[in-house]
Amino acid sequence: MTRTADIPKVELHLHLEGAAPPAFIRGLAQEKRVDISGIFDESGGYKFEGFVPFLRTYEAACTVLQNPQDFYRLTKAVLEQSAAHGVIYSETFVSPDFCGGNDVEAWKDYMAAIQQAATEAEDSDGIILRGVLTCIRHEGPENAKLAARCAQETAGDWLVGYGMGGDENQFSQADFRYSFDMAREAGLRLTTHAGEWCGAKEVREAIRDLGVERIGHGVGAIEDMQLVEELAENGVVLEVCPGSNVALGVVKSWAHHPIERLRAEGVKVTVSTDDPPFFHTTMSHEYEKLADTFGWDEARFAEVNRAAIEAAFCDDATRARVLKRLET
Ligand code: MCF
Ligand code: ZN
Repeated sequence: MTRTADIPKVELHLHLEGAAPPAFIRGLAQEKRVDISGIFDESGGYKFEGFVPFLRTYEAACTVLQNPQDFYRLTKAVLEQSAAHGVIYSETFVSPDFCGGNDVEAWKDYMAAIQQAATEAEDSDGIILRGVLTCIRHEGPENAKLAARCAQETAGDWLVGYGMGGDENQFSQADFRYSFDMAREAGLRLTTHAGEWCGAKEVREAIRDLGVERIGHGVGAIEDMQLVEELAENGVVLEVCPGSNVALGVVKSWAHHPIERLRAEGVKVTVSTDDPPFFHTTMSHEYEKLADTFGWDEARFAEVNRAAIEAAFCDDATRARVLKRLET
């Protein structure tokens, strides 16, 4: 088989700050004289045990990302990594909470800096990046409306989607209906994290209450075979992040991960890293584990990448360009 790093890949679920190499965050902390040494372990990686501590560590790391230039540098560092692992198209979650505190004018400056870095990375490495503006569930529905306002003002060729991440144990999907409606009216495509911690019920609610076409994680659907059948029938796409699920303890091990069972039932599954350095993973590592655990081969990876680009939120001309590169 081709080296996994050389397989051209489409990644739909990548948190921009969550992809920040720890050394990059440490460097910024030193420059800005901020002490966040408590979020790193002895080997220099991010330190946390379990989901809520993960969210806290993530948010502490974000405190050193303080201006558009920091996000320019972050985006360059992240895309260099992604391209090295064969990613040719990536969609990244970006949150105006971390980019100017949900202020529309500030957000525009941050987004311009991220886009500038993306254009340069496309010129040098051929990787294409698009953005999905993301509200944070545990910050609540009012905050999500502010995020959706930022999304409305900047929806376009680059900002192509609206989504939600964060703590699934807080609030319900339905509480965020208003902000998702705002984003839909602005022409944005929709996704939300669901069925990571709270099972099939969350996935049902995400589809019924928010009308999303993709689901972040969605692995909890496996508890309900009726739902699995419906997902397959309706072509709902799952942004599956197996390494993340193993690292956070959503599933016991790679062998227990439901991605292969979902795929075999006809659900459109795609593969992403989520927050790669937090979970000690890369796209190549995900592919290696899928090959070792479930016997996925090049034909299977090609099928999954085609499903991913078909579900990507970019315009059709970009999709056609990426499809062509997947085929060569
Ligand atoms: O997918 C993982 C784990 N499940 C839920 N949320 C997140 C994940 N990685 C980051 N997030 C959240 C987190 O709350 O998304 C936000 C973070 O603050 C950033 S969105 C650019
Ligand atoms: Zn995620």
